[in-house]
Amino acid sequence: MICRSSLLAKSVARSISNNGFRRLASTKSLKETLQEVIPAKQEQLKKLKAEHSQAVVGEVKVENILGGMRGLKAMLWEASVLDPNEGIRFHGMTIPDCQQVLPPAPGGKEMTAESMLWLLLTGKVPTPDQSHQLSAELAEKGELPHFVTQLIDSLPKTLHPMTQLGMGVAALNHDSKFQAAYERGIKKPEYWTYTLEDCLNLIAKLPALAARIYRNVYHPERSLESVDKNLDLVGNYSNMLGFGQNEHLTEYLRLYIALHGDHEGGNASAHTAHLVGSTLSDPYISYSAALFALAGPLHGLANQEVLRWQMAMQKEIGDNITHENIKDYLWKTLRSGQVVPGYGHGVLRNPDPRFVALQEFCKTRPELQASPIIQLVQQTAEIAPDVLKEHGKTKNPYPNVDATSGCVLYHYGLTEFKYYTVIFGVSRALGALTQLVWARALGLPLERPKSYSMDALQKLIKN
Ligand code: CMX
Repeated sequence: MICRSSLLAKSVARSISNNGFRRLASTKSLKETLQEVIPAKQEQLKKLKAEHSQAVVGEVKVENILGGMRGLKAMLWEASVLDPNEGIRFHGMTIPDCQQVLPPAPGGKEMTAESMLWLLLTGKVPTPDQSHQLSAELAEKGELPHFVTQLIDSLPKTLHPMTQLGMGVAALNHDSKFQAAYERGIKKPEYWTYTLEDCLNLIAKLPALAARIYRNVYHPERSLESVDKNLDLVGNYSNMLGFGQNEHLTEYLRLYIALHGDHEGGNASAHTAHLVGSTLSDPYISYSAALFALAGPLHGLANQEVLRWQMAMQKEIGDNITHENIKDYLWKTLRSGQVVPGYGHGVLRNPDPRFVALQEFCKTRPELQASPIIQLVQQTAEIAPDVLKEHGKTKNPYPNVDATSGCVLYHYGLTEFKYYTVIFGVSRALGALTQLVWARALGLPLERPKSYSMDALQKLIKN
């Protein structure tokens, strides 16, 4: 990990004008930084292949095959690693580490999406100048092409916001630089630069796309702000959603979008982007596919489900919120055969540090502490683990990030919880698209695992 102050010290000379923002002459751009780190990683991969191709890192059990490949060590993913007990680390850094060293937006405290993206892509902590420079670059590319606004505006309001987001992202591939260059016939070592260009372009346009969907579905009477060249990605997103004046919500969105940006490679959305991208589909259609994986209730849709479920609990219990009442409601949910949304995880076996970080955010604001919905979420998180342990099915009875991600949005007036997964979709682009750049830079192959029928599997076991 690179110390922020030493990076700051390096950036001394002034100044280059680029897209209207000032850049320190010695400050490397994101692409230049990547250009520096890629050769070492390519070398590392070459060595791994040459010296350790036959090394065994685990075994494949029938339970792995029947159990959705849980626990199978079978993917390369550079930006983050998830430890079952400790949770996520981004290039070795925990969430509190990142909160300490990743630059915030001017005037803000929470790390920006840009600084997290920089870390994910390069493994380095950007200077504030680098992070702001990236904000300006993204803001420059942030407006949607006319045909995409027309497409989104033509969709029925009743179409789920995630379906709209996936369609909009796929349509952006009309202008894919990677696809155009591939058709022209470029060499493999050039793939990553066009992929990077597409990825940054897509990340830049997500706020305008996601905010347009929000406006169309929930507030058609409102006009939409255009992209403000002086704001960071999430500042712009909040502004376009109509919450630009609410600095607390904007700060919460910054934290949420940065810490939700990557969760290693095997989760359904990240894995989908990687799988589709491995066919050399461009970043737009690869990430569009990922969004449709994210739209499932066992994955990203859980944050919408949590709010729906907690509101139903609140309605049923009324004002008399007691330990016993919450416990009874949890059992009612489980006895009706439903899962408790926001609890459990495919990998984690402890409370999710993303849940902890978002709860910490709530503790710093008195108005959040006094919020009935946030109090209910907190009380539920104290009671649910014991109920789930007694129920005895889930391997992880603790809250995941989705248990709390929506309640702050709700408190501050972003109450349309069918929209919450779209915010997750804006966030997850940071990690999934980072991996697409690395997949191209490392020349990773088409993904193609072997499958078996049950008969074939039984034959294999017999032999
Ligand atoms: N409530 C009730 N039962 C649960 C449960 C929960 N929160 N979590 C797991 N279980 C059940 C499973 O349904 C499974 O039951 P069956 O044996 O009848 O199929 C059993 O416990 C074992 O499951 P597991 O190995 O602990 O968990 P999985 O890896 O299969 O699934 C997950 C993980 C997240 C899908 C699951 O815990 C779940 O459905 N949670 C609720 C939805 C949710 O919060 N999803 C968000 C996850 C975070 C994200 O991806 O964004």
